[in-house]
Amino acid sequence: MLRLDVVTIFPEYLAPLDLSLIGRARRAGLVDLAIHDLRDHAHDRHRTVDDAPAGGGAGMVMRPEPWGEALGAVLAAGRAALGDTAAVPTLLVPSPAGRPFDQALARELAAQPWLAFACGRYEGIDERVLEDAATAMPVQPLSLGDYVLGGGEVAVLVVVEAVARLLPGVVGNAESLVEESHEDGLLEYPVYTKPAVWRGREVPEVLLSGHHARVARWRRDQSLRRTARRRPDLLAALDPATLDGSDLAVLAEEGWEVVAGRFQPRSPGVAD
Ligand code: JD8
Repeated sequence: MLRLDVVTIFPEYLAPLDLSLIGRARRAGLVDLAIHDLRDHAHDRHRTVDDAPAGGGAGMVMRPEPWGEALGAVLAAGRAALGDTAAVPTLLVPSPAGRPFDQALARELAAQPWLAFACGRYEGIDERVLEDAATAMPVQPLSLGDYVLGGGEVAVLVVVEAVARLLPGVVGNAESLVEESHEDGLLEYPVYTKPAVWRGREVPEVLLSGHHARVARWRRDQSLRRTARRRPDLLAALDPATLDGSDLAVLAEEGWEVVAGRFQPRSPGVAD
């Protein structure tokens, strides 16, 4: 069982977590999700959660008092749900300045019993909230990538989906076994289904051959070629010692060679 708490000023933004994979996991008792409205912890007439930035500048900053109270409510609610008065969550804070979210971080998070999310808006959350929270629990700022979002809610949707599907029983067994064989640092190969010809375009004949070894080799080649063309950064991170001779031959065709135990693009020759 994974306990999740999310604090946001837009609880409706998290409505997709009622659907599909996560919704099914919740109904199956594999995930326990609670959404907390930050404004329930703002006590002025207008339920204000923001104020002008200290030092001046554009936009507004989230005030610390509602956050302090909301995170206290998260601790109380989670401890009651888990029946553990000493438990603490890992507090995940979406931020463009966070650790890049990737599959390795998703695996780390899927091993935890309790995750809490603090969704900022505006110019972000007063830094003292994170300093104060860090005295009580691990705090992990995380980023979806190098582009600008308006707040943390979309990041929560992404992280919850990536983490929940790693929990035992959330995704069918067959699919998870197939996936493990492709957690090899390469991009996926292209996939096809019926009809065998569509708008004059044929399914590659090898996939209809019934020759399992040839199918596996073709898929491997496609993964390698795609990775070389689209994600040279992934190729440069691969250990060439984990590849076989056919792999190296395909990558040589794509213009990659091994130098000092790493892949690098073949250097252009010097004309004479
Ligand atoms: C949280 C407020 C917007 C942040 C001014 C407009 C993640 N990969 C990512 N890009 N952006 C975010 C993200 C953006 C957020 C908040 C996450 C809270 N904003 C602000 C500071 C500069 N903009 C993100 N994860």
